[in-house]
Amino acid sequence: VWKGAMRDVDTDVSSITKSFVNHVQTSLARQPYNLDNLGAYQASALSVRDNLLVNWNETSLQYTRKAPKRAYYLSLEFLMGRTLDNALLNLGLKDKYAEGVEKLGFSMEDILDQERDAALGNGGLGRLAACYLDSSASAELPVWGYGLRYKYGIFQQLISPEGDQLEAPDPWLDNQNPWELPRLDVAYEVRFYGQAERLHDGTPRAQWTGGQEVLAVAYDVMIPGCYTKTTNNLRLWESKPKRGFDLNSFNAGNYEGAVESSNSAAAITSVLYPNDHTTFGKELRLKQQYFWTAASLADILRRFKNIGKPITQFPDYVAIQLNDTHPTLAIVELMRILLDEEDQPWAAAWQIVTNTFFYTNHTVLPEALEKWPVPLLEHLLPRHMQIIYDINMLFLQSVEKKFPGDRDRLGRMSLIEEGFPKQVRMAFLACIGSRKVNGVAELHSDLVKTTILKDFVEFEGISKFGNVTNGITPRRWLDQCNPELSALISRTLKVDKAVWLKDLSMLEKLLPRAEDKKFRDEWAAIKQRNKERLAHHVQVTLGLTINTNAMFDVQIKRLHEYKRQTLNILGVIHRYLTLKSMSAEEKKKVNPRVVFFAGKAAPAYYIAKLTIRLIVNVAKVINADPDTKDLLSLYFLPDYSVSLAEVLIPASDISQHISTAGTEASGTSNMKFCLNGGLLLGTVDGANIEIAEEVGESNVFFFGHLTPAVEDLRYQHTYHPVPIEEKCPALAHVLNQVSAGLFGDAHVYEPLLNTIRQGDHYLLSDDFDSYIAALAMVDEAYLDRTEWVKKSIRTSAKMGKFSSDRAIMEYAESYWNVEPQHVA
Ligand code: 26R
Repeated sequence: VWKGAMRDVDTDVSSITKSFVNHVQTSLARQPYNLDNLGAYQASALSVRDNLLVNWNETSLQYTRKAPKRAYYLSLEFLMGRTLDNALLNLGLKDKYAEGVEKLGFSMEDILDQERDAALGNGGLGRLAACYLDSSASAELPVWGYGLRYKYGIFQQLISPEGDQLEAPDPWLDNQNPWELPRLDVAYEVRFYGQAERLHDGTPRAQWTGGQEVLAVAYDVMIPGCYTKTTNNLRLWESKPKRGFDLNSFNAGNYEGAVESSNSAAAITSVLYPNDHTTFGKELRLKQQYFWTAASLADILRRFKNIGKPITQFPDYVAIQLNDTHPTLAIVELMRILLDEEDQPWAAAWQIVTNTFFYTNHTVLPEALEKWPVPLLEHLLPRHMQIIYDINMLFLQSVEKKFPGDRDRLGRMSLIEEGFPKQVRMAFLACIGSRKVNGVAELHSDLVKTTILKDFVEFEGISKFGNVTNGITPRRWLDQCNPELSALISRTLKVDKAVWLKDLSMLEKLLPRAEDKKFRDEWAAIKQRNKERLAHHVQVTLGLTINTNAMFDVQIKRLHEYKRQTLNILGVIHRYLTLKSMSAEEKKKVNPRVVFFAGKAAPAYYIAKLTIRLIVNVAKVINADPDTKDLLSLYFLPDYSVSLAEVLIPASDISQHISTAGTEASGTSNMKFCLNGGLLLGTVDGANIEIAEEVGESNVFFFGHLTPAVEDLRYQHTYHPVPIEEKCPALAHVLNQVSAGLFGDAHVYEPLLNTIRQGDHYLLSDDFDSYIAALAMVDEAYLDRTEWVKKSIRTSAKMGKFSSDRAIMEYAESYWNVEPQHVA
């Protein structure tokens, strides 16, 4: 058990207040009296940072001395959220700091609330990366993250009075970021454009010269493990011009031209791309990808060289995990370095590369599979395009050897897709350049093997392809966001949370307590207080009053047609119309329900934005209707974020994960809700399936068609369409009410409604009836509150598998061959 393994740091209340006051005076140059909450947050953060730094330095030193094999997690997104609370909890110092700041006249809660989210990610993929960093450090694994230090994170979402999503920039660094350490001494030059000339000297070497050179500067973020000294590093790159400005242009009187190149260098890391699941092929995005992979590889290589081993041993010391295809250029960049700078023969270089990289796929949706136009690559990265052609030629030769004369197969498997323009298929490149390929839940990994990478399984053998089901960190997603439930669990298990938070399967010991009335009452009371906490938050931030006696029904995630928020809102309308047709007597039997939505739409995703607009306008009508307002209300909470999720998730009775079967690779918020005792309403998709396997089908509400049916259903929609009135009258009625203007804007929603009336790619008309039936089963189950609370306890108790500690150990043991390094 953790006893506070730090030396020389503030672990007693009086040294905490001393360090706080010291930072106020020296770091912030302010006076401790008259300090506002923001100042108090900054002083607390700086004081906590001092503690982290000691551990972080010792961890680095240990890794350098022992030189174990290390793993690097390359992710274009790290959706970290807030840091202070998490750091205090992982250090085991929260209570003492709370006492300290209270002595100085502050409230810990108010201080924590000052912090801005670090929102350097879109959704699931970015938050997964953040959970994996927490678990790596907690498991004492030598794992570093590499990403970009965007000046602007995911946009802030505003909702106009009409219900339109508006985007505002997220200047998250404006108040200084106490959690990063600028390493101006750690910098690399990265080249773009220019010319690549093959040497034709009997080696595969080439020379790449000219073009634009920019500087990558490191910013380090400390990643504390839970109850361990291990404090890992997340290294984020910022782009800078190599020289401040071009002196020649300046002297020639061309002042604008003089700063132009410096502006274009700084632009590289200015903003996170807000697309999720749709590629755009923008040059700046490709520049980001290369800038980041080149800087990260240079840094990794320099660290490896310090060990003094021959380059052929690189894979014995380095494993690199590619978070989706975004860092795939790292494969080509390492080839370039090995060939052109290390003078390795082709085969030796390819051997090193294919033993170093591991590729995780996060989606099988065709529109999300990255492809880059050949002309763009040729222009921006001429040497890399040569290498890609060479890789492809040798690869196709080996395919031809195994499947002689199979022209179709060669066309299907080529790294280059024919067309105008030709495009490089990044998933194929990531696959052949990696040692292992994995999906993120059982069903998804099967789909990867049988659909997008089927030919590659046939060619390379099945053993290269695996599954690592996603996980979530129970530190943030239980202990931090639901402190009362965490305390109840510790009391009940009679162990320090230090123990069960790092061995989440211990929750199973709660199972028998489902039969214990006193425990159930405590469990239910905590859920109730979490609902009141959410209601309070909404009251304070939006001025809305929420009925906390109702069932809380939550769907929070990126807006996307495949996630089917539209199915949910149409279900809400169906409920509303049903309520309107009920007698007063009938209404008495109805469960009050509050439906929450939150989530951002990609700025150019018209249909997703229309869905938001529909939700907001349905809410206006429903919430103002005296006939129904005690029984049904609806809220779209703007600007969804990690910190909003931390308030919403513990308050949910039921949450919705209702993607068309086969489309949601895993989902991770489903795990968060269930861990916090919320029940799951969902389709047989992604990790929902494995959650049901763990908690038992009787504790989840499943509906809808299964994955194998989807293809046929889509075929029917295309070639034998049946009018929706015939196929699903209930849905047709709802659509017609929207069309008729029941929620205003009669014409505005037609493009959205037409996606269902025609084509219905996401099968809303096929699943609507069973969705409504499932919602009714939820109502039915909620009437028996005792049984409901039992389900809630049983669900939470069986969530051990979904700790990201389990997931990260699978990567470490089965893929990376990386071992824990205890820092004494
Ligand atoms: C624009 C483009 C290249 C792009 C495509 C897709 C950019 C970002 C994405 C995000 C995808 C890869 C993503 O977030 N996928 C989600 O990953 C989660 C973590 O594995 C899964 O839980 C979730 O099901 C999946 O959608």
